[in-house]
Amino acid sequence: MSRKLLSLLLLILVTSALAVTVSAQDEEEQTVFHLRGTVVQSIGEYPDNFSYDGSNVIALDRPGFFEVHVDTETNTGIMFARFYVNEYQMDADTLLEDAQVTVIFPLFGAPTGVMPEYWEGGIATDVDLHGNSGHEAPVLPTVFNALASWGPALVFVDGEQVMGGEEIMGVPNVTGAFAGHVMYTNEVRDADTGVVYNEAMDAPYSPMAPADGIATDDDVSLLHLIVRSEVRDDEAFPPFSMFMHFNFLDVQELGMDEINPMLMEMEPMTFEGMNAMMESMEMDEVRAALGEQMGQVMGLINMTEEALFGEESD
Ligand SMILES: [Cu+2]
Repeated sequence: MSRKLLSLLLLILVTSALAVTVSAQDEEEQTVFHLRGTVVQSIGEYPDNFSYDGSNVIALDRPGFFEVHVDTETNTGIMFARFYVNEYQMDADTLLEDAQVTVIFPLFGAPTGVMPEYWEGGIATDVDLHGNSGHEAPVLPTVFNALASWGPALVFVDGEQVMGGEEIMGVPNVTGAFAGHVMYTNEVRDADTGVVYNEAMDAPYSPMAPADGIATDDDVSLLHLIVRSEVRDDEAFPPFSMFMHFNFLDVQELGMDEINPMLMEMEPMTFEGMNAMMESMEMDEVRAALGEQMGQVMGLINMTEEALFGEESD
C-alpha cells in the first residue's frame, strides 16, 4: 500500500470516527429533566441574600424537597419546592417563624415573549451564568448550568399565597407571582463552611471581582431556587424588597417510576394559553381558573411530601 493511500485511509477513518462522536453527542443532548434535590440550605436572608462568607448559610433541620420536571425544547413543565424554616427574614417587615414554605414555578419565559437570548425561551441548557460570563449580575462566580430557568414563581407560606406586585414582567400579575429563577449548577460553596471562595480560596468571592472565582465544571450537583420582587430596595443585596434564596443539594435524576403519574397527565401552562384566557374571560374568572389549577399542584406537592417523608410535619 502506498504511503499516500495509507494516509488517505487514515484520514477517512479519523473523520468518520469524529462524525460518530458528534452525532452520538447530539442524540445524547438532554431535553427532558426530572430532578429532585432534598438537602435544603437557606442562603442568607433579608438584607443579605448571598452570605459569601457562609455565616448565614443554614442547613434546614426539617426535610424539604425541590422537584424539576421540564422539557427544555418546548420551555414547558413545572417545578415545585416545599420546605420549613425556623426563623427567616423574608423582607424588611416579615420574619417567618416556624413556617412551611411552598414555591411553584408553573411556566417559563416572559408573557411578552421578549427576553434575553441566553434564556433560550425560558429554559436554557448548558450555559454559563453570573461571574464574568456576560449573563446575569455577578452575584456569584461564573457557574455552569446544565439547566437554568426564568419565569413567574408563586410563593405560599403555611398554605397562604404571598402576593407579588400588581404587574410582573410588564403585564397584569394575574397569578400574584414573583420573579423566579432556577439553576442546576456545579458546586459553588464550600460544603462545610458555606463560603463562596475566590480563585485562590483565601478570601470570599466578591461581586466587585467577577472573574475571581473557582473554576466551573460540568459536574452539576446543586439546584438554586431564587424568588424576588420587582420592587427595588437599595438597603438590600441584591437590591429587591423581597428575595428568597435556597439551595438543594444531593440532586437525583428521577426514573419514570419515581414520578407521580398525576404530574405526567397535567396540561403544562403556557403564556400563550394564559394570554388567550385573559382575552376571552373576565379577570376574576381567569384568577379562579388559575387558582383551581394551582390547587391541584398543591395537592400533588402534599402527596409528594407524604410519599417522601411520611406524615406532613407541621
Ligand atoms: Cu442565576
